[in-house]
Amino acid sequence: MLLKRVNARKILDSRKEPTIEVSINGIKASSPSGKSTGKYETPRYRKNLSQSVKDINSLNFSKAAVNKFSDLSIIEEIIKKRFKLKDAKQFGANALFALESAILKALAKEKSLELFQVLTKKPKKIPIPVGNAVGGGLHSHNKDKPTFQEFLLIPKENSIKLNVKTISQIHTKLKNKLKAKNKNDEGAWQTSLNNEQILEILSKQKNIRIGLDVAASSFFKNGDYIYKNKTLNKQAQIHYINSLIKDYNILYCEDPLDEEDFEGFSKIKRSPTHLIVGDDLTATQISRLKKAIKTKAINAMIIKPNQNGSLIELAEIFKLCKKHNIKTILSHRSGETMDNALADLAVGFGADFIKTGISTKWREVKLKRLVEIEGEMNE
Ligand code: 2PG
Ligand code: MG
Repeated sequence: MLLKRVNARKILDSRKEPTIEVSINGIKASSPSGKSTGKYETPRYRKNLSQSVKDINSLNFSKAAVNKFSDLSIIEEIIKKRFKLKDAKQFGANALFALESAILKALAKEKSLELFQVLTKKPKKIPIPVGNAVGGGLHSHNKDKPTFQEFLLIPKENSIKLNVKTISQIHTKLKNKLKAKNKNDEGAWQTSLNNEQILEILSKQKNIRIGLDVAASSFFKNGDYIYKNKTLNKQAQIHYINSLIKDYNILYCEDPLDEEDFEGFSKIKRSPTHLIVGDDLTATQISRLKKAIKTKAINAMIIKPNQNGSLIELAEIFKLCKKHNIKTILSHRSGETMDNALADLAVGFGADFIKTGISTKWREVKLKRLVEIEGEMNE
């Protein structure tokens, strides 16, 4: 496929903040934006959004032919050369991801394939959704909010259609139980209940296991974890998290400690049914994943395409995780677009889980696409 028409422009995400959309041969893709951003994420833009739009519109791909996934490395080489970069990621994660994603979508269209088929001929499974039902931390805007950022519902069935139904029904039911009035940035309920009160309510819901995104770096100050009514040092935080995992049989615990604390992560108890997940810790960087493997910090990893930018590196991350038996969770960002490519990427890369919210149109569009893919796979 030749890249005949390359176009970039600014659009607004679900928070009404500007982000980038790229279209290749008339096919569009866009990048989301996070709020609880890890220190080690690839910067979003080389200089800023406006410059990235100009950068992409100035690129000349006339000699580049992309016929398969690995040909994205040709594109990365062109970018490196044109902007004198050591690493294509210096082009900016949002700019590079939107560009590469649009190229893959256009390639799929040209070959009359589904997007996930550009990554794999025979997808093995549909990932299990990890759905944000109740929110606190940096994603919620009510005054009296829980410290933990996300309380997640993880359904148990083999079918994505059933799983989506289960988490949607529980999400709806939770409104009254939580005395919630409105939703946060990710469509999760905002409540003034505290961490334990929420976990108590969730533990009574049938057909799900509980997940948590503690997002601990967001309330880690001068060596301590600052809660509304208590301050915990590192040892006390490890003890607190271990007891929550045990008391509420938590399946999935993301960023229980600060993003620098590989050693602390290794002290949190885990098993195949108790996942300790790196997000800010690993920041979707292969170098951070290697350190996490060495220090035995995690047994599961969040993978956010726009925390990195390069889909080539993303594929390497999936491979390395598989080799070391680290479960993979492909994830949305708190500021999302209507692009549903995340669903195809999750299926194509063989992710074990997908974290893409439950409610509001930006999240639903990804779940709907997964249901559609399941239908096609069962035909
Ligand atoms: C997270 C994400 C997505 P953000 O912390 O896991 O839920 O948040 O996009 O704000 O980084
Ligand atoms: Mg997180």
